[in-house]
Amino acid sequence: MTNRRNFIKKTALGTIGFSSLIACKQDTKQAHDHSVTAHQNTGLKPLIISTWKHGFSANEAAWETLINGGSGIDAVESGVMVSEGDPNERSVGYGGLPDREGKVTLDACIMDHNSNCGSVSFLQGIKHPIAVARKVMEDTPHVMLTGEGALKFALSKGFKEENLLTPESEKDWKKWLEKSNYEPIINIENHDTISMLALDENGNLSGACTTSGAAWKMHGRVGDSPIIGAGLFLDNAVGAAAATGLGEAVIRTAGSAMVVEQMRMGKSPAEACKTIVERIYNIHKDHKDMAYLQVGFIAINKQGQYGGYSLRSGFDFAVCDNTKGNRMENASFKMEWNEN
Ligand code: SD4
Repeated sequence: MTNRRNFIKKTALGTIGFSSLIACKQDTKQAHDHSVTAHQNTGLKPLIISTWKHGFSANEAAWETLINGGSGIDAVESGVMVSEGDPNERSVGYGGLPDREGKVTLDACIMDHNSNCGSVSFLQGIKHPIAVARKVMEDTPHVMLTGEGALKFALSKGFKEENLLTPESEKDWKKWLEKSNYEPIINIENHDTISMLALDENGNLSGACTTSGAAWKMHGRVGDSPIIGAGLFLDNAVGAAAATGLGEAVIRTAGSAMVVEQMRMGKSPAEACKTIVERIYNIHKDHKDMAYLQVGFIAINKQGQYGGYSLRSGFDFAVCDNTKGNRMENASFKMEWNEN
């Protein structure tokens, strides 16, 4: 799988802002030294970071929101909505791969700098679950709504119910049914969950996470992505972290909350992500999930440092700040796919 890391990398040349972004093709081969890359910006705010290649256009939208006076929470919501609405992103929102019964079921959560949070899980028929999660945060006394209740709530707030299963996803599902072999391989070639973290100009943190979850999952399965503390966590005094990968492993370890706790203890974002990935490896090395286990974290701290780390190769993330513009970076990782 190591030869799959070619992608279009866009980078800012010179000045600030998206108008100055130039597209260029680069081979981003990364030394496999098992070390942690020190990702660090100058501490200038704002800063936005999000998972996977589709994080690049999500970052653009989020940045646009910020420069037009939006808050951090507005930014992360508008950012991840780009991936949710894109039928070519097969693991988020509209066009997401369905469960084994052919149903697209969505998980999402959002969190602001005051530790307000909202979440929906097992939501069907709504293209932008992150916007519903925000409404749960702002308009209900609860944090999490699920399934039918979440749908009812969404409809009451004016969201439109629609079919999210695109012909492409339906075709892939029917093909999968022929063998019904469940192997939730999660990596750069199938893009995956979008998690986004933002540090706004006032130094406040926000985060959002949204997914259609593992393709061909059991009907009713909920992953880590809508769970505050697993798929996403922040403490505005310390930092923010978010996950991608096999949700079961992230839930077992309270992944994102633990990354934030490592930063509280003084670790850099990249080191904090690495520590929790190592922990997940140690817990799972003799586990049945190990054969296909991939997890990755992104994190930022209050100082504007950021980082990411994954268990296996192939995890990349998009970063945007005022100094270098929007760009893709590869996360350091513990092992290649053919190692055990
Ligand atoms: C899940 N964590 O539902 C999600 C899937 C994912 O990168 O993030 N894949 O388990």
